[in-house]
Amino acid sequence: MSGPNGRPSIVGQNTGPEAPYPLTMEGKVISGFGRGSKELGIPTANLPVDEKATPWIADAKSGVYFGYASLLTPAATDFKVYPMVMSIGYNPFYKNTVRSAEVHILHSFEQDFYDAHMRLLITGFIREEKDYKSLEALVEDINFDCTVTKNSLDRQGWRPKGVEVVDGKGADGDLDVAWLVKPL
Ligand code: ADP
Ligand code: RBF
Ligand code: MG
Repeated sequence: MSGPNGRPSIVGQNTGPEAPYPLTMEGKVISGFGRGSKELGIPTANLPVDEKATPWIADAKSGVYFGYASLLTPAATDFKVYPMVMSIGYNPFYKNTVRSAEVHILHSFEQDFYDAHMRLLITGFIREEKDYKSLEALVEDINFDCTVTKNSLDRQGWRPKGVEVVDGKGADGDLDVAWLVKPL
């Protein structure tokens, strides 16, 4: 199975994430560039890129990563865990001059969650960041990134152990995600 430009529809070994993954990152959800990602159907929760709090990010290549996000919202007492796909980079399509980290969570939310504490367990890399001729081509690739994420995480070695994923199929996997739900 493949997608746009023959891209593979699944990434990584069946046995689970390989070094240097999983990588972690956390912070409060901030406002992004306000470019209407939401109108495209791909809202992205932005985190500050802080090289002191997240040393590995200085050397991480720009591109698309996937894994799990957890959120602690004011309405909740515990972190909830969701699958996510994210971009780290300069968004060449928009020619940004500062590096951003933005996370699309694979869940339909009733409300925004600006200011919520978000943790990321990044389990792998999908592709390098690209420039595009059109917004449609960018959106097509992002939608395929979501498909790759779902397929890749839907394996024993990539499903959480003992922690439920929202909209998920159970907590019977092998992946240690304890950090995601550790109280603040
Ligand atoms: P901004 O430019 O401020 O980042 P976006 O259009 O990217 O605006 O929308 C991002 C906001 O939408 C997030 O901060 C979050 O509060 C909300 N949101 C709602 N659903 C999602 C989702 N599935 N994934 C990420 N963010 C979401
Ligand atoms: N922007 C780019 O310029 N090039 C990319 O290859 C790219 N890939 C992305 C992949 C994902 C999964 C996400 C969530 C965003 C990506 N972006 C990319 C950022 C995109 O330009 C940004 O989210 C816009 O706000 C979408 O309108
Ligand atoms: Mg955003």
